[in-house]
Amino acid sequence: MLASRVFQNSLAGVLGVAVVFSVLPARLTAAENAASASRPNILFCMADDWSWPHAGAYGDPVVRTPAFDRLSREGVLFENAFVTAPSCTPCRNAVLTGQWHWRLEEGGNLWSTLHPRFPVYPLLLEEAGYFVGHWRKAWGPGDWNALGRERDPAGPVYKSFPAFLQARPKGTPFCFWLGSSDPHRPYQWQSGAQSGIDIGRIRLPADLPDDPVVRHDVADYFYEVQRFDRDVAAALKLLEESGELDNTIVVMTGDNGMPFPRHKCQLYDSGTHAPLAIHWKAAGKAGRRVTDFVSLADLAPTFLEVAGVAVPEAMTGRSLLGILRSASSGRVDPGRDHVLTGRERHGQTQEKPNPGGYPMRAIRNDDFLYIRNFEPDRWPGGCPDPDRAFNGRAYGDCDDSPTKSLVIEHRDDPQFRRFYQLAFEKRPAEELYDLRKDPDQLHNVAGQPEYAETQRRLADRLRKELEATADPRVLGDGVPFDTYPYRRPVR
Ligand SMILES: [Ca+2]
Repeated sequence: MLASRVFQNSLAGVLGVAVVFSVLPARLTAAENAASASRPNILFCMADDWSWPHAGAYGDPVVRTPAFDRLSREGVLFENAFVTAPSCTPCRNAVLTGQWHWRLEEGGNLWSTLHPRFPVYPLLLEEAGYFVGHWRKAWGPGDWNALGRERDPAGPVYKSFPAFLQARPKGTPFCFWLGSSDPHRPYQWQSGAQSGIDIGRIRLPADLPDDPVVRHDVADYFYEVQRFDRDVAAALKLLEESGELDNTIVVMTGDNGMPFPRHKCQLYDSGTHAPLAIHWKAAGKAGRRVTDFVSLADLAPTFLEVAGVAVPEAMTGRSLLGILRSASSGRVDPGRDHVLTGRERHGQTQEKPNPGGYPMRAIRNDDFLYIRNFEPDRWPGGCPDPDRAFNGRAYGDCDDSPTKSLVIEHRDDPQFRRFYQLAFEKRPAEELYDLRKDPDQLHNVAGQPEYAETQRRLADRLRKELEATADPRVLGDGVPFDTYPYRRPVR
């Protein structure tokens, strides 16, 4: 009953009530298992603001993620998985549609919607006979109904994964989104240290100051990462007990980087590089570490292909099935040597009367990260002056936190000055980082003569791929992202 108890605790925490799940789904017979083998179940587990490499499988010495580590050990661990956008709604829209978020009109922004003309994988699977649903945070935030979409793009909401399984008609394959608001802020201050996390052993990102406040803040983030991992562990146990784990493709990942200055919402790896493990018994050799560059927009065509459903032409993502079925480690597909990322409007944080965001696109390969900042006169973390900011918040594209306050309050202190500059000051139109020398992406080498050829080549490749995917930001036919409605409920 451990599985039920963990779900019970998590849900009780969300709803503030006690919830009891006492009946587990019946175990499948061998014949039922064989019949469903051609149409595996799909369990998609997505954390909210969880960064690579914060998992045991990636070598983090402190955070404990036994469920993720198990999926990696018995499945495939992706070393180079990236979100399309380091922001909830556009990332989730890209996951659901299998398309770059810049192709999704309003759906490219935070607090937006998703026009009904964009097909989404859960509802395509439902049409093909799958039983679909989600629990907690899946699509959003925003208003999916705003332009006439009639169903939640992630399918109906259920009060728990066990409740979803109980509602499923016998013998029907399922597609479930196990969502979470972990490790999104706010955190309970020092919950990490109080749970036993040793803040002295935390390996801090190089672009954050080494200060006890930051160490506690990261420990509190780890505490919630671990809570999400326990939710996934409970789901795995439930599938194992019902005999369905072997016929389920389980994906565990996150929607954008950790909510710290220069991480979430930015196109450095700390905002876009996602943990990703995929477990599927029918796949190739287990325990592989794959270095192919993949985008979370590749998941939708993967799920459709796995289920034998036609992939819509509009989907720009590329199925991962070849990688999953391979026996190889390292670079399985030599063509997967880079990935694109982008950002449009997160919060309305620029100076009045501009309601727009901080538009950027990037290309990342093994050796370099190249970023194009389309409006370098704007503020990458939001306007510093709340009286001049459109939404009245200082640095509004960085979630409020003890670390943010520390860096901003000490911005004139030489010990902190560099961290403030990296996170909040204006940036040039082009940034280039040589990852062979600078894996933390701290030293912009754009404009240096020895990098001129690399910079030109990457800029050219990025522009061509954006043009080929009909990105309004580079097509020059008007850029609507800045003026789309901000669909946040009035509080
Ligand atoms: Ca998020």
